[in-house]
Amino acid sequence: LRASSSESRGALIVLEGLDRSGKTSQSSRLLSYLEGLGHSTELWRFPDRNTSVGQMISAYLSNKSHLDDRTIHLLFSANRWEKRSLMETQLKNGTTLIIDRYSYSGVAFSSAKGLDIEWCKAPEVGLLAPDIVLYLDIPPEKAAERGGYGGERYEQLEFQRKVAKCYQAQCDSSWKVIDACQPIEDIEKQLQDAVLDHVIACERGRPLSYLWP
Ligand code: T5A
Ligand code: NA
Repeated sequence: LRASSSESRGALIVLEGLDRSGKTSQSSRLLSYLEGLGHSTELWRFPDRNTSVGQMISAYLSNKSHLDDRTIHLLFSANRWEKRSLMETQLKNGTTLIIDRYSYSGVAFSSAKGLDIEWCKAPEVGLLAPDIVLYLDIPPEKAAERGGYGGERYEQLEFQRKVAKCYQAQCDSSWKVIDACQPIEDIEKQLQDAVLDHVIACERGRPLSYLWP
């Protein structure tokens, strides 16, 4: 039996990785690929710097403001919560969302500062869980060589090494880990192969799930 059309939905696809791992380049390629196959698809990113919370985050990242570590953590989380209902609406409308960074960035970057990982995960509880996490795996030294860091707050080799460890602490068998040092086109192809089954499963009615599954 085919799933009824009301259960059909878009897929929630998340890209994660260190700064300069290639998330933004690959997200837009994945968008073109899925659109080309006729799937309604949107590209989102976190932080979403367009909201008022996002503007506070942007000022913090560019060192124009200074915030307590827990305060900025909760602002990043609030920035996801303020988009949650639209996210659910779009998925239920059948639109696949490709998201450049999500809760795993929130947990990795804050726990890299020394905050307790369970404390970091708590405000994310109840957000929509991704259907697939695509992790662009790059040694911090290699990432640092790419076009130079632009000077945002976290773009420092020592800190990115800690973030890499904090991503490892979250990575499980549900993540698709991709060697991000390969040529752009090779990575692009591997991401295409990784997402298609998920997009089809969601169209056939895979239920939504919630953090942390
Ligand atoms: N953050 C974020 C938190 O602390 N908590 C949170 O909850 C969230 C959501 C946001 C910062 O905020 C932190 C994490 C971040 O530090 P951002 O705006 O998302 O920052 O910026 P970045 O993710 O750091 O974006 P970058 O542009 O630095 O990295 P991308 O998107 O991973 O990489 P991309 O595609 O822009 O590529 C970087 C460079 O590498 C080249 C590209 O051409 C480009 O020059 N490149 C490659 N070169 C060789 N081979 C390849 N395969 C390449 N792929 C890309
Ligand atoms: Na980016």
